[in-house]
Amino acid sequence: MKSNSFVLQMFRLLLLFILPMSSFAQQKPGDLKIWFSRPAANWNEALPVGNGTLGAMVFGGIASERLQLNESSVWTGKPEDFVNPQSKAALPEVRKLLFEGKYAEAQKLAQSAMMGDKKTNSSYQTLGDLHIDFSLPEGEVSGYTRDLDLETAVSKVTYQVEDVTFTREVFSSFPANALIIRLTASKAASLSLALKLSRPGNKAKLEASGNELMMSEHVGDGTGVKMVTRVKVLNEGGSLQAAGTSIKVDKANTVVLLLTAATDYRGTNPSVVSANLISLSEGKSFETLKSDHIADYQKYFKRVELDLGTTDAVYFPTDSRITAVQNGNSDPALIKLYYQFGRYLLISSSRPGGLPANLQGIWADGLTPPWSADYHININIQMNYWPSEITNLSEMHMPLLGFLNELKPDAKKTAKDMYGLKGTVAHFTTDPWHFTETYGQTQWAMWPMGMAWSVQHLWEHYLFTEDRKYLKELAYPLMKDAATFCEQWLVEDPHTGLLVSGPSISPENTFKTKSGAIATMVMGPTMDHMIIRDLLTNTIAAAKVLKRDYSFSRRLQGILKRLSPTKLGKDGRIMEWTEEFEEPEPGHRHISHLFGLYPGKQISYQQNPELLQAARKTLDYRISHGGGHTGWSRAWIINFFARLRDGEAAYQNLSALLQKSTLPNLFDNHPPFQIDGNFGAVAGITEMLMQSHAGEIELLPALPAVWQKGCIHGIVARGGFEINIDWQEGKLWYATITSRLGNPCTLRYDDKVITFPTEKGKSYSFNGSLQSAD
Ligand code: FUC
Repeated sequence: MKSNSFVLQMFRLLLLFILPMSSFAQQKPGDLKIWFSRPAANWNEALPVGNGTLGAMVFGGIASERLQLNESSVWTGKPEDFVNPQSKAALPEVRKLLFEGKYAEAQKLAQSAMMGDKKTNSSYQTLGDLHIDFSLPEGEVSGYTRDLDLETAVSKVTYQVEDVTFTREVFSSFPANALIIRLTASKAASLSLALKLSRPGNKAKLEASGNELMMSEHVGDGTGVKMVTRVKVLNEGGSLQAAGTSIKVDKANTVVLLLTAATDYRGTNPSVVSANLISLSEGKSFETLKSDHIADYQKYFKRVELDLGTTDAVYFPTDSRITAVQNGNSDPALIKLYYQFGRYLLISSSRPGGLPANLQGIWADGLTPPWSADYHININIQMNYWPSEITNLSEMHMPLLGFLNELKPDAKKTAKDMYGLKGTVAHFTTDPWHFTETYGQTQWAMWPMGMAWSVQHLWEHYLFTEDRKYLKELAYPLMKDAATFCEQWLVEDPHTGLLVSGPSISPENTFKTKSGAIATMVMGPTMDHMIIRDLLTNTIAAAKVLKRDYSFSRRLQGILKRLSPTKLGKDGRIMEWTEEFEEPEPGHRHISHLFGLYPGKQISYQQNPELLQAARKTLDYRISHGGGHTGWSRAWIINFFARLRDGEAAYQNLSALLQKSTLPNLFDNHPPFQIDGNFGAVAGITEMLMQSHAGEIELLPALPAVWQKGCIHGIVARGGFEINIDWQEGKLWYATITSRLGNPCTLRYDDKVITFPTEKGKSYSFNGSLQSAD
């Protein structure tokens, strides 16, 4: 492999001399398109479309197109109760062993008596594939491009064969709840093709009749949902014929495909639902379907603008830009593209009324995606929703918040059956069958903080909207239940007299005991206490807003006073566990003991600056030992450095994410593809430019020198403020604050802080010294 500098030189030469002459120059792609100059060679180069439930990966083949399809409720499995019946009785013994420092014995007991035996395998699965095989005229293929336009959420493929231009447009419409595909050619009667559906495992029933394809299956060999997919083929010109399980179109001018899918996950009849959705769209023109889709999508997407400057790199296909960045090229417009792609993915994978975005959003190939593409709630799904409120996509948060409510009955049962406690509990993962028990190795499974962390999102949604009805009816009851569990879960540490959480772990990490054994569980891992402190503080605040539960709040305040505090080790780092253990994996991907820095708010300049230095040491140590080696872990680090107001370090880690953990189609790479990193990075970039977690709105807290000039418009701060920020020469130039709720506003830039009253709906502008510019 030639040296980086050579590749970079070549790239720069291309920019300077060859570009203006090449075909690329003519088609300036616009800086909100992900595009390629060749078909996808594999799934990580295909382009995602989605409407929150129905998704596709578009490969853009010339003679053969493949659309790998997904519907967010295509799950094998079923609800199952797998609490270990010995758990309740074993709990006090496990605790006693841990307080005595008998870590290995405690782990052995917990493994056998507290881990459940989940018998039913449940997994998210592909819906299947749509194949379009073209009979193309003989001749040279030229002018090939395929793209995903983030401004319209439409994917397009275009190429010429001899003198005929073939074009393909694909989008997943929320208003129509259908995948819409249009095939056109610049010459009449040029479209001859065969269409068929397929699904791995070959258990699906395939049918073709009239102008419709149908595919149905009861997935998981009958343990899972029933699913039905339909494709209506609407040709204009030419002829059409169903043959076997495929449909042939001959010499058509235009072909429009309407693809719908449904399952019985919510108890409806998938055959009826998918047929009704076809009739909903069948009578509408392609133009109407497309404009309805774009209008629906843009009402969310267009709320936020980001500009970090641009270079001629925008003239190049996205995969070459990633390669150039991997070779050290700076490409600010690629960061803008990556940012808006993250917002696009949230709009396309999480819509009100649907299931939350899973580990892969909604896009997963095959029958056994990694980690079942489930809902890991020990960092991953929370990270999925970190950008929702701050990047003005509050509605996209609702699927998670609604899902937490659906978890409640099982979470109450698990608290009672597994621990004999009131309230609600969940562990490291769950799925659409709403299990909250735990199973597997204690290293990841003995962690009862899944619900306690997740309900933080309920309070966050309130802080941005101040929707009291939502707080009263949905958020507070769930927060109170999770707080009730924690109140009863905490026990007194006989060594300190303080309250600790346990048995528990620092997610998925291990330590070495004095006797050299590798162990995982302790009484009082730092992250548990940070989560519980956050939860109880939020619950007390929520009860105050609703003017209720005064005695409960007083009890929680009492607990906060007695909760074991965050401790520093001899080297000044924040301790991850109760003791300073040797760390077998000092560069571990989870950095759980910095929860209080992000997404928590306990460690901040405003709250307790003395812990910031320790947090910095902790982070530097983790990274210097290889930390950040998964996409999501790196994304988390960007947020940490933003909260530490270190723009250079945040930018460095953003670059590392693009260089080491980003796929050619800009999907985050764990490896393999895992979407949380995409969302975590969007939150991180936003946190570099604006923060509002510590009682004030801080402008440009972590602006890297490389972004000398730019702007971000339409982001949102807690308290219901919409924020526009413009900067020049690395300094604030202009800011506008629009008050949605009429709250008083405290604004900080550098060491300047102002507070001013606001009126609902009014905007207030300031110059670089926070003087009013109105
Ligand atoms: C947790 C992480 C893994 C992976 C999985 C989905 O287990 O530790 O890295 O992201 O979730």
